[in-house]
This record gives sequence, structure tokens and C-alpha cells, in this order.
Amino acid sequence: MSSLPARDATPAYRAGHVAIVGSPNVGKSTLLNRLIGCKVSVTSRKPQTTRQRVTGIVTRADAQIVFVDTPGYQTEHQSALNRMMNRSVTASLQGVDAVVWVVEALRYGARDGAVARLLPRQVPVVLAINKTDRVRDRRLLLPFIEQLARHREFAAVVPVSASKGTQVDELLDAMVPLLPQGPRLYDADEITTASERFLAAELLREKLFRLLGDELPYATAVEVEQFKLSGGVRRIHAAVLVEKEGQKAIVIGKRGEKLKAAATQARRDMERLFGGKVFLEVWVRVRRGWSGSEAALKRMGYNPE
Ligand SMILES: Nc1nc2c(ncn2[C@@H]2O[C@H](COP(=O)(O)OP(=O)(O)OP(=O)(O)O)[C@@H](O)[C@H]2O)c(=O)[nH]1
Ligand SMILES: [Mg+2]
Repeated sequence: MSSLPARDATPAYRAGHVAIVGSPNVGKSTLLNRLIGCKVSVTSRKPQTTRQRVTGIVTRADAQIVFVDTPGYQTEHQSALNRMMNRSVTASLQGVDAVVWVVEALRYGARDGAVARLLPRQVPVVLAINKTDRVRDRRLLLPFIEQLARHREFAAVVPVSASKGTQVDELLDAMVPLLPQGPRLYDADEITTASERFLAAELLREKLFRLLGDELPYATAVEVEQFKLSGGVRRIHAAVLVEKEGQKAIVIGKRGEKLKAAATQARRDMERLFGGKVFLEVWVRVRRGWSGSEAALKRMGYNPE
């Protein structure tokens, strides 16, 4: 008797965790959102947008993949916040079943090299070459991939465009065989393990990143002081924290316009994500030196693990 499986046997279900890592601004969070088809991770054109890990869950007929988006790995700026962000990257690489290493097409620098050195030896890594929509001459991609392939062996190399959605299904297909066999880890309709409170703070912080100048976003944080859900309506009070008194007026803007714009945009995103009405109240507080103090960060709920 042959013990070979029947040819039409359905492959076993697979489920596992996959960390998305890379240097700042390569498009990790845009990729996560594209993979799950919904915005759970904040993005901006500025580096260091993501500060804490956030999960995004993809459930397919053959597998469930729990992606973990991480902050961009940094090689300079040693504030407590930056150190905590880097710790979040290294902690997220522990115990995952596979890794997606995101690199920007045709742009490989020292910071990417630092990420390469973090990649665990014993875990399969898929190299995602992002922002391929910007590449005019596709012939340059192959030598670029060959150069990266010298760093280590990859389970797959997938050129993608996270913002356009090109080849992201191919990336998912490449991940599935790397996961262990087993049942789903979360319900099929779950898209993240992050709390609504966390997501609300993040969506507001994203608007500050997008609306404020080049320096100020790095001095701001958001703390949700109240989150109440009743009758399908969420009432959220959020404080924008800045480091110095002088920054307060800039965040608020002329006649309060800047803060109002941020709050309105954030509220719309929250309503879309939570699927219900949101009342959002926002004000600005000074918390001196919050980004330089581990204790302050811990109190604010920053947790690298
Ligand atoms: N042209 C192009 N731009 C992209 C693509 N993916 C992301 N971007 C842009 O790249 C910038 C950074 O995207 P993010 O997703 O915030 O990058 P990140 O790697 O999560 O950044 P950090 O969290 O700061 O490390 C944003 O302006 C995105 O719109 C892409 O495929 N093509
Ligand atoms: Mg990010």
C-alpha cells in the first residue's frame, strides 16, 4: 500500500507570526496596511513614524498570517524613545516564524546593513523590495537583488509596490509555506490585536506627523485620557504632549486651525476603522523631556515587548 497523500488532498492549514522589519521610511507600515486591506498602522513621508509594534492579521483559506509591523531600525539619535524603538525591533524578531525584510528598491544604505545584521540566522527571511513603482529602468532590479543576496539566503525575493498594491499577493503566497501547520490563532474577522485606545492615539499622532513641520512631530506624542463606548458611540479625550511651552502654540496653530484639522482627520479615520460614530476632544499639554525619559515613556504606555 502506498502511503503517499492523495493528489487532490487539501494542504494542511498554516498559521504563524511574521515580523516586518527594515530601516526607517522604506514603507513597512504601508505594506502592512496593504497586506491586510485596512489601515491599522500609521504612515507618513517622514522617517520614524512607527514607534511601537502593531499587528495586522491576514486570514486566507489556506493560512492565517499575523504580521508584526515594527519601527524603522535606527543607527543614530540615541534618545530614550529611539532606544526603545530599536528594542521593539529586536524584541519583535524573537520567536517569529518568518521575517519580511523591507528594502527600498535601488537604495541600499548603512542603515539597511544594520538591519541585515539583526536578522536571525535560523528564521526564514523573505526580501521585499518596495517602491518598485519608482524604478524607471527595471533592468537595474536584478543586479540590486544579486547584491542583497550576498547578505544571506532568502526564502523568496519579491519586488512590490506597497502604495500601488503591486505583487502583495505574491508576497503573501511566499509567506504561507514558511509557517508551521496548525489552526488559526485568531478569529477569521480579526484584523489586529491592538486595542482601539491605542489605534485612536496612533491615528491622531499620524495627523500630527503629516501636518506639522519637520522637527515638531518628533517632540509630540498622544495620550488617550478617556475612551468610552456606549450605544455604539465612542467618546475619546486625547492629549497631545509636547516637550516645550513654545511648541504648544505651533501645534494649536492660528485660531486653533492646525489642531482642529488634525482632530477632524483623525476622527474620520477612527470612524472608518471602528465602524461607528466618534466624538473626539483634543488638547495640548507640555510634558517636559518626555522623549528622553524611559520612565516617562513607560508611564505613557510605550512598551517595546
Ligand atoms: N512610491 C512609493 N512610495 C511608497 C511605497 N510604500 C510606501 N511609500 C511611501 O513611503 C513613505 C514611508 O512609508 P511608511 O509606510 O510610513 O514607511 P515605514 O517603513 O513604515 O516608516 P517608519 O515607520 O518611519 O520606519 C510614505 O510617504 C509612503 O507613502 C511604494 O510602494 N511606492
Ligand atoms: Mg512605519
